[in-house]
Amino acid sequence: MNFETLAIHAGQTPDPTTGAVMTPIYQTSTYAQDSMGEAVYDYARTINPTRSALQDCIAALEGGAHGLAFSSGMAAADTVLRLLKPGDHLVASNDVYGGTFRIFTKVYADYGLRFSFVEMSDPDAVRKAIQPDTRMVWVESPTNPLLKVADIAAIAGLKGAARLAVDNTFATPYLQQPLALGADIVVHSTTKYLNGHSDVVGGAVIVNDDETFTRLKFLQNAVGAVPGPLDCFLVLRGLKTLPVRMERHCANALAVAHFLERHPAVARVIYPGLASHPQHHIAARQMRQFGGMISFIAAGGPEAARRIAQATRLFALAESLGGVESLIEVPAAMTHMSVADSPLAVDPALIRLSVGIENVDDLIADLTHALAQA
Ligand code: P1T
Repeated sequence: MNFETLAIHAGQTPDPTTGAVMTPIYQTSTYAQDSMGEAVYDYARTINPTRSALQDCIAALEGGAHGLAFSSGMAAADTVLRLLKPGDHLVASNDVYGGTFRIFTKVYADYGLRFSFVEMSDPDAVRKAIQPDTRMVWVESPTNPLLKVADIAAIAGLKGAARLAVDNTFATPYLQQPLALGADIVVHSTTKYLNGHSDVVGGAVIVNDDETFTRLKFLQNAVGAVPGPLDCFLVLRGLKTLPVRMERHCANALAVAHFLERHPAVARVIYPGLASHPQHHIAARQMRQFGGMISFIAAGGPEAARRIAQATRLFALAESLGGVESLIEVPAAMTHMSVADSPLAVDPALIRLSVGIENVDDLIADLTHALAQA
């Protein structure tokens, strides 16, 4: 079945009791059992039908055998990191979401994991960073917030015995399917495009390997960072329109990127769909389109960036991304505060846009007004 059809139907059949077309919100913590120890449904941290439908749908969209849903993207990342043991080494992109850098360096470093941050768009740098104890390579592509693109298949080819985990939050499975490119694990913040309506915090992990799945499912239950059934329902509903939303996000972002490229208040535009992007050729090969995220440097420096970000009327000044509405932020002061004073620190003149699915002329008019304040 094609992606658009899977987005609407995968993991979902009419409710066996009533025929309800939409998967019910099974808002229960426990289930009455006919006899002891035989029930499929025993306790809702372990299993919930609304969550199962979501997990199966996300797995189908990523082309994976197994999906697991979590209460946030960070909870999903946390559970994947628990596959590692003290002393293990992880190679990660030198540009990642600030919270991901924080859990690596401020949580798991204390439990004996070791981290190297490398230029993931350079396969030679990745090869050099891999050590005998490297058990995981962690890729964001495109990265947050610099939108660097890694050649996932090339990294899969040189990672050796390490597992390749790809945070596919920015691309979504509509634009790129890391498992088909050789990744072992796909991680999502479903808070973003997968839900798409800025009304849920959630996460997901998708794998093909049965053994890895069994361990992750054990951890999902043992650690317990599961999403509630209402949140699962909302993400499941959001997924139905993922393909049409992504088409509009990508078209709008490309138009906004071209507009910014010509604007004198903008020093540099970073968008994988522009020929000027250093990994444009990889993105063109690896991704269906180029996504809804744009970063740019304000020509007037950090103060100008602050003025621009606070002058938009339609783009809300807010963290997060991937919703139908457009957002603007300054990563150094907002989403990436946790990398300040680290080698991953972000230029304070950098502005990040999450381009929504509004009419693109209205978005460009809003940015025209804001950039005039620079
Ligand atoms: O916020 P949460 O659902 O826990 O997801 C964390 C996360 C993981 N991976 C990527 C690539 C992300 O961008 C995020 C969250 N990012 C933001 C909140 C942000 O504004 O960048």
